[in-house]
Amino acid sequence: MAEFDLLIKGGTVATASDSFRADVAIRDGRIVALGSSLGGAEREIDATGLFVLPGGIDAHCHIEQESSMGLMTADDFYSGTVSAAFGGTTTIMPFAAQHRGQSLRQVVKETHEKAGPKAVIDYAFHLIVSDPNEQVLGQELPGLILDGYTSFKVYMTYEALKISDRQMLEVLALARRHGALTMVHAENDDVISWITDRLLTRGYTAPQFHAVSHPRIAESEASRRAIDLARLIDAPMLIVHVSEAEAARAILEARNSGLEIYGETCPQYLFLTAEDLKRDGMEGAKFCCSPPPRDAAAQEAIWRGLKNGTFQVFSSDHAPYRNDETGKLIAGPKPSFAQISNGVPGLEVRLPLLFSEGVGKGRLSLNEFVALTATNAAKIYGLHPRKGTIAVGSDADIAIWDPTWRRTISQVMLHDAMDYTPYEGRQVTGWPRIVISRGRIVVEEETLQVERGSGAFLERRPSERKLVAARLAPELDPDRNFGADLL
Ligand code: DUC
Ligand code: ZN
Ligand code: ZN
Repeated sequence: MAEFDLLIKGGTVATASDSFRADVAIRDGRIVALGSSLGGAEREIDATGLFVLPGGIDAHCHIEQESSMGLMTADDFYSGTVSAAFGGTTTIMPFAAQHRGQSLRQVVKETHEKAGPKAVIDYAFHLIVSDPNEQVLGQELPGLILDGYTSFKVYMTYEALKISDRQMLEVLALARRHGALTMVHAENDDVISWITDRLLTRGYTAPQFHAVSHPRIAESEASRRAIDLARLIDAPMLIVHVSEAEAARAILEARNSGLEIYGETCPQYLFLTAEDLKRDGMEGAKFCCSPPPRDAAAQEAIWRGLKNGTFQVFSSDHAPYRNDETGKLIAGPKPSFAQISNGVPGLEVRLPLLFSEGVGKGRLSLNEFVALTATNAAKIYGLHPRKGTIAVGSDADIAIWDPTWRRTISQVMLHDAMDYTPYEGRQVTGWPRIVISRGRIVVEEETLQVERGSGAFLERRPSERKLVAARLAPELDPDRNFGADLL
């Protein structure tokens, strides 16, 4: 019997820190050796001329999730995970989303029932907390954190989801106490609804006005406010889907001042602009997401942020609503911008777009690409070193990239359940030839090789971050003031 199950020979291995020539030996789903002349294997893959990278982690995607408007995403856990895998992603982190009045426990149970029989790659769940009541804060969340759901998203906008600053403090304080991480959708809801009402009463209803109603200042104000709430009580926080320069600046300043603040951005903020929302008729609806894509200067600021340490995580925020009556046009053939479900797809093209435009054009090193698309998310969300790297003992989650493969992105070649891609016609160079999850070949020869339901749930451990009173706002420091712990 051969020593290894699988041997990837002759490729260039890249991690977040190093690139080196090595063979990768895999047994029982794990990487067991790196080096040369390692021994025999049941199956050998010749990776000469190819990059052997950790499979991507998509740390923000909406799969088989009902929106706050009650609309189900086009992708379920089968099409979503298949699509992710074809683009080189081997772990996804979608959401178990609470709508007001629902039990979080129940939502988590139902999300498992959806994912378990369908997912073809591994997955962990963030929670969405829209109703931080006594039961949720006192019992459900602490228990769920212990059970492996160690991150949750909260919203500062959307009528049905938004929480107040006071509720945000409750959530942040709980996350701090229990070793969890709060993810924040930062946009000022009053600014958005005030502008929206004014636009609609004046008859400005076309998709392009979605971008007008979600100005940059709504995002930067909310981002700064969220960061200041985190600063008040020294709670870790990650600002999701940052689209523009001022919010990015607020994150970088907070990080430079020593706060545990993280930033995430997405392909739509590098490759789309508000001009796309002006396309004819309801074509513009395809690009309505929140925050909206901005302009060329904002794109440059986002590229800078990927390079200068503002952003640790590059996710898709895949939120798939077809541009038809089942999705974006559910309110009718000509809805106002305020009736169009927010979101763009991007699971499958996230990595090829960043590889082509980032690594291929010299904006990012291969190691930075790996960090932004896999390793950092694994570290921040408690999956490392099992996921996000190529090391002895790690899961054999690997994407074997052909850096010369030129492809023209088109919806017909993608594997999601969508009827469009915002990136139709865009040329990219570089795409994975073979994708491996826990040692199983998932994609090869442009064909899916695994069964439905063969992905596994990933339980995570709460962080062991130390609570240091001196890091609180001075007024709240018990040692300096009054001897009692308010948190
Ligand atoms: N905005 C969100 O907040 N979530 C999903 C998609 C979007 O555009
Ligand atoms: Zn969001
Ligand atoms: Zn989202």
